[in-house]
Amino acid sequence: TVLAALADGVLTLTLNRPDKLNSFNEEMHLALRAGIQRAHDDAAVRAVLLTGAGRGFCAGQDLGDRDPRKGGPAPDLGQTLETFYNPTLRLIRALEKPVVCAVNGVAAGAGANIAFACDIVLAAKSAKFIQAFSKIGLIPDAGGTFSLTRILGEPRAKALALTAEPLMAEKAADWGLIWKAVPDEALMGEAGALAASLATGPTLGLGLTKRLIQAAATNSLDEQLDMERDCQRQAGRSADYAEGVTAFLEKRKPEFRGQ
Ligand code: LHQ
Repeated sequence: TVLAALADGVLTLTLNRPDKLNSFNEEMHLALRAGIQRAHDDAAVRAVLLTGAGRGFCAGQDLGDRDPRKGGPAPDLGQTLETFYNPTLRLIRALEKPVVCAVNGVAAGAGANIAFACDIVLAAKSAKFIQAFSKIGLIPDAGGTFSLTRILGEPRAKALALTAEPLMAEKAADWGLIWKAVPDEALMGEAGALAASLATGPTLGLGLTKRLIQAAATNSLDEQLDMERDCQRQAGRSADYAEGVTAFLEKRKPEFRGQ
């Protein structure tokens, strides 16, 4: 349900249930989490590229698995979040390597919010983002109330969440919700090149940068300055910093090893 391929330091994870618009069943949840865990554990992985197979990126939870007409006790969706979505969201944010997301088509419900948790999001111009939750009586999960509010502010976050109106890729880029919208046929080339370039970067420094930027949302200036001091101390001791400065002085391209 998730294709994983490692090449040149990029671990490409492709959500792969195209006939269901890559909506999440339990197997796909576990496979995606295993893929991100592999990116944590394997030093050969220096960037992740997340995308979807077929015409959609991800339609959120597979609602076919949740047919209330089948009867039984009311489901505990909080438990579904705790067991399946939340660990994956936390792993993406905690992974100290860049995660590029190539949104190849519609991203609905948790599918949209998983994209927003990634570090650099590119979307095909034809792709749209839908906070579909309100259509079925749910709240925006998978970090949606966190990411939408922080990125967009309350007015746009509320309107998107309460109306479930689709947001086209270009507008999402204009609003700063994603990095950029690109022509459909250029998406995978551009996202792949970006991930490949990040994978040749100073991985330790990139990971610390991600940690710092995420921490800024809740830190005071004093806390953030202290954290910059500590992280820069660590970056300054890395082999990649020595290589970066040496390459600059020798007027050549650096060869970062991710250490
Ligand atoms: C689907 C789905 C889908 C199953 C398309 N499930 N089959 C967390 C905690 C626990 C429980 C609940 O949820 C959550 C988090 C969530 O993510 S809640 C939000 C769940 N997602 C949605 O409500 C979105 C439902 N899908 C749609 O509204 C549309 O499919 C969109 C707008 C995504 C795409 O529309 P179209 O491009 O018109 O495609 P389509 O609707 O024709 O879908 C294509 C096929 O994919 C179709 O199957 P079929 O056999 O008829 O060809 C759909 O049934 C299937 N599919 N989403 N979530």
